[in-house]
Amino acid sequence: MAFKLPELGFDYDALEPHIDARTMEIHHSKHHAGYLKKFNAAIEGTELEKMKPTHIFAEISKYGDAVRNNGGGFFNHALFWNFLTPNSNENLERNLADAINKYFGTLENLKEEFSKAAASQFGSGWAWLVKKDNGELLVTSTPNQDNPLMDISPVNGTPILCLDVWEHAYYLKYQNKRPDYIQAFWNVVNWNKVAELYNK
Ligand code: MN3
Repeated sequence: MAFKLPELGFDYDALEPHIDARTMEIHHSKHHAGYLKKFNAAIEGTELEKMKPTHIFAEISKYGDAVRNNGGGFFNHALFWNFLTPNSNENLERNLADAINKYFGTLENLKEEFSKAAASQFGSGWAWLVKKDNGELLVTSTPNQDNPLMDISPVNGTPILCLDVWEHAYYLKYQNKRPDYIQAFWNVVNWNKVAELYNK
């Protein structure tokens, strides 16, 4: 049973001007599809075919780089698309708002800390808002296609928001200006999805 490329919940041009249509199209139909293809090839005929990616990640140190990089690449992008929407709304659901205020003080503080993690991740990688098992929220970043579900990650927990800071995510529109892309991201965040995952 091979994994499939998830549909976006919106058109490629729906996030303009914050994230451009060409970037979205290439990112989804080439980059994401590429990770998917290589991940399926890496697990074909193995026990991993029947496992959930989250279970594979929990013991990722047992597997090779092809599974780690392409499994992460497949899963992280599928998650990321969920966090994007043309109808972003910062009227946060109550439980999420309370948790953000508890751990960050304000939403603005969370955005600042997350933006800093995204901007300072050296080279390619991801920024994450993570919910720990005890309910604590924290911000972290990972290199390459690693994620906080992987046993090799220095911070473990459930991702409830992420941002791709690979150059392929922003270079066409923003070139070397990663901080501008990060600022634009806040205009298209699907806080309803963040709340849904927080409350799970
Ligand atoms: Mn990407």
